[in-house]
Amino acid sequence: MNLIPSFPAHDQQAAIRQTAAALLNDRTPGFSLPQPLYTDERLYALDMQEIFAKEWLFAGHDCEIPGKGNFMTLQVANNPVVLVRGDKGVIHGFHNVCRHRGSRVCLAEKGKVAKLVCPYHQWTYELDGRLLFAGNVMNDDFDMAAYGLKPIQVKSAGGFIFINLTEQPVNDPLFEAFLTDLETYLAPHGMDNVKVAAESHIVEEANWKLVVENNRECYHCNGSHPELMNSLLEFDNTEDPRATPEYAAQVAEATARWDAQGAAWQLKYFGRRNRLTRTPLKKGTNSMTLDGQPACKRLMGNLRDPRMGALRILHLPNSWNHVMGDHAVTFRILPLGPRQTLVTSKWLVHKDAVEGVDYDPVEMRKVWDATNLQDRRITEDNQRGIDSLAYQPGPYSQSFEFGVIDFVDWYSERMLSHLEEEMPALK
Ligand code: 3BY
Ligand code: FES
Ligand code: FE
Repeated sequence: MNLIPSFPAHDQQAAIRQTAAALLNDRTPGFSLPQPLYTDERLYALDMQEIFAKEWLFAGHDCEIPGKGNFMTLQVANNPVVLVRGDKGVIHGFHNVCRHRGSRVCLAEKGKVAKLVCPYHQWTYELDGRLLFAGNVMNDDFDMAAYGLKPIQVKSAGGFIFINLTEQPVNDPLFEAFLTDLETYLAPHGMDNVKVAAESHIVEEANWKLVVENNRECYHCNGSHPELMNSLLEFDNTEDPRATPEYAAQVAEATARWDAQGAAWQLKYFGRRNRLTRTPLKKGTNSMTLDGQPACKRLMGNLRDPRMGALRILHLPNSWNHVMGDHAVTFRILPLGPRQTLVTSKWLVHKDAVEGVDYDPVEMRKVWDATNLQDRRITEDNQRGIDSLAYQPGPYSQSFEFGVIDFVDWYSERMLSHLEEEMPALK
């Protein structure tokens, strides 16, 4: 039996890169993607290498690691990551991989430690990643300084932590501009003074791109999300073809009020990857709750008036968010496999809000728990149809699904750009 693969691994890599580039170059713009990009495990692995290991990702919130020694872990494709707060409030990010023989170092999802101690042979790292202790058993020429945890890049703004697994710092002025504006738009919500009131993790049996596509349009909302549609408007822009004169009047009233209080609201794009806008909720509602009324009596920041609409924050490839006057709902997706995606939702409130007095987390989360389950069914049915021999790419609506077109274009552009860096011959 011949156990040697017929092609060396790098040839297989080259072949799959060429296949991906051909699929993306030949796709019909404005149409959903060719089937293999939603189903093939080698193309999924390439998404993980070229997008998830190279682009900025939303990881979590500052408030989840509030003090020195607090850490949180997450898994980016095959890569365990740990974020830990060190001296002077600095957030360090590392590959959560021991430099001895590679064990994961931090196992819990969140916790607090004095040092990072590997559970296997107790190699011990400082919060800044330096190796401090290796048991006095290593060879005489062992150089502790050469075995620190491998760093990843971390940036935080407005209480949102972003990570990038690339080794070389990425100089990206558009992303920097987004981070600056993210602080500005979130200023009224006091993101230095929030806590997580509730958290959910659901696994959707669908490719990560289907999860994002589904989120980027509200064409499906009226048919699927009765709870959400009590408060959410399917559009967030007076130029949208669905915008009504009533919405325009609501925007005029709300933006005058927001201008007077110095709350940023204008729709802004930073390339296709990031988008910010504050938009009113449905008339008479101020929060994404079943009755549209605030779920938390203690408002965010120093707000006195709950009428903040919803600040919508988009970060491709893995996050969208709604920040209201009383609470925020944030979303992070992390792919688990070609047909499997983890969706983590968090509900944030003022850190001084008292559970059971100011808010009931069970009530607060009802709308988005229901919406998440509805979206899970939608994306899973979407995946099952795409798996069929009958699937062929179908047309997106320019007026209702422009957000999906933007995502697919962003994805294609980033993939092709990274593939060309790897294989200049593709140019
Ligand atoms: O609300 C969201 O997060 C997205 C955007 C609009 C439709 N969808 C439910
Ligand atoms: Fe971490 Fe051995 S693998 S101490
Ligand atoms: Fe939905």
